[in-house]
Amino acid sequence: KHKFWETQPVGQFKDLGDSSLPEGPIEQPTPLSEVKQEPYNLPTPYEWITCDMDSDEMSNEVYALLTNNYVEDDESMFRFNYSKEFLLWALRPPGYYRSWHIGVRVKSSKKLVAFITGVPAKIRVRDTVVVMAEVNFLCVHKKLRSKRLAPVMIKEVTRRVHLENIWQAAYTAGVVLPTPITTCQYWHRSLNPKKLIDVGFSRLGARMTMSRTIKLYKLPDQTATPGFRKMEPHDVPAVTRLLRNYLKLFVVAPDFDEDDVEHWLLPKENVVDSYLVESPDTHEITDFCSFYTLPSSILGNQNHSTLKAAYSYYNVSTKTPLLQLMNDALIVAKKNDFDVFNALDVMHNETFLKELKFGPGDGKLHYYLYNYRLKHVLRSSELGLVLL
Ligand code: YNC
Ligand code: MG
Repeated sequence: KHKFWETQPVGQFKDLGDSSLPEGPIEQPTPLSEVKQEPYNLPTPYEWITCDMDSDEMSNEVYALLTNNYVEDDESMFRFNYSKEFLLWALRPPGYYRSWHIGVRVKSSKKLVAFITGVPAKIRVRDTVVVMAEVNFLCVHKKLRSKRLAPVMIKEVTRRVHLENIWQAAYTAGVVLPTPITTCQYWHRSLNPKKLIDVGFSRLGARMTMSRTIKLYKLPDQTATPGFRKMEPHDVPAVTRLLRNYLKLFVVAPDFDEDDVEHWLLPKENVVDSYLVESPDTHEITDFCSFYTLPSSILGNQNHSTLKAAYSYYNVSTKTPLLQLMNDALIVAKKNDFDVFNALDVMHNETFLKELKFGPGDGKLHYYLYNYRLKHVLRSSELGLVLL
C-alpha cells in the first residue's frame, strides 16, 4: 500500500500496539563518510537546485510555486497562500542550513517545479532532547503529480539532513502515512462570519439568520486583561522561562532557548503576533499567547480573493485564565482584520475551544516523527508542538 513509506525508518502500521518494541531511534546513525555524497537521480528533464532564499528572485519563484500548487482543502475552495515574508521567517531560524532548501527545476526552461525544506529544531520526546529537522513545504507542481517525484524529494532532503549529522525529523501532513504519533483536529472561530459564509468557508446554522450569526460572534472592542500588551524584545528572557516551564507538561515539545524565542515569537508584522500579560503590580510576565498569519487564496469567488486566517501558536497561562487570555487574542485578531482564528486541539486548547465558539473543522492534521518510535499513539493534548 505504501511502497515508499514501507522502506523508511518510521513506525509501521503492523507494529501499532506492539509495546515490546523500544522507544527511540529506529536506525542508528552511520559515519558521515558512509552517507551518499551525490544527490539522488531525478528523471532526466529535471535538476536539483539549492534555493538561496536571501535572493529576491529565488524567494519570488518559491512563493509563486507554492501560491499556485501548495495545499488545498478537499473541495478545492481554498489554497494556502504563505506570504514571502512568512517563508523567509519559516525557513531561516537560528542555525538553518541553506542546503535544506531544495528545489527541482526543468533543465531546459529553468522553471521551478518542486520544493521541499527542512529547518533544524531541538525537540524533546519525554526526557530526551533530540536535534531534528522539521520538514515542510513539500510541493510538486500540479502537472507533475503522481509520478513518484515526492519520494525522491524526501530521500534527498533526508540525505542532506544526514550530512549535517542529524538523524531524526518531525513533520505534519493532512494524509495518513505510516504512522502518526498523534492526530489533531483544527477548530475555527469566526471573526468575520458574513465573509466566511459568502465564500463558502462556513454555512449559516440551522434556524440562524445572518444578523443573529453576526451577533453570536461579536467581540468586545477592547481586551479585558489588565497588563495585556504586545511582546517586545526585552521580554525574550521572561517569555523563554514561561514557555520552557509550560512545555514540560507535554510528551513531545520543542526545547526553545532565547534565540529560538526571539526568532519564532517576537512579533513580526503579518507573520507572527505575540501578546503577554505583565502584572500591573509586580511587572512579572505571567501569561502569553501567540498566533501566526497564514492567508488562503479563495479559488473562484467573484467578491473575495483571500481569507485572512490567524493560527494559534504557543499559549501559556499561569495567572490569567486561559479562556480569558484566548478571548483577548480573538479581540486583537479581530481588530487586525483577521476573518477567522484557527486552533488545533493540542496542549490545553480543548479547555477553551467550545466555550469561545470555535467549531470543529473537517480534515485532520497528522503528526509524524522520522526514525523515532513511540510506544503508544499520543492524545493530541499530550502534544506541545505546533509546526507551520
Ligand atoms: C506527504 N504530504 O504516500 P507511498 S505536508 C509525505 N508527506 O508514498 P508522488 C507523502 N509523503 O504511500 P504526488 C505526502 N503526500 O506509496 C504523498 N506522499 O509510500 C507520499 N500536493 O509520491 C505518498 N504538500 O510523487 C506516496 O505523489 C508518495 O505527485 C507518492 O506528490 C505528493 O510538507 C505531493 O499537500 C504532496 O504537492 C508533493 O501531492 C503533492 O502527489 C503536492 O507520486 C500539494 O508520496 C501540497 C501538499 C504536502 C504538505 C509537508 C510535510 C512533508 C513531509 C515529508 C516527509 C519528510 C520525512 C523526513 C525527512 C528527513 C528525514 C531525516 C533525518
Ligand atoms: Mg510526482
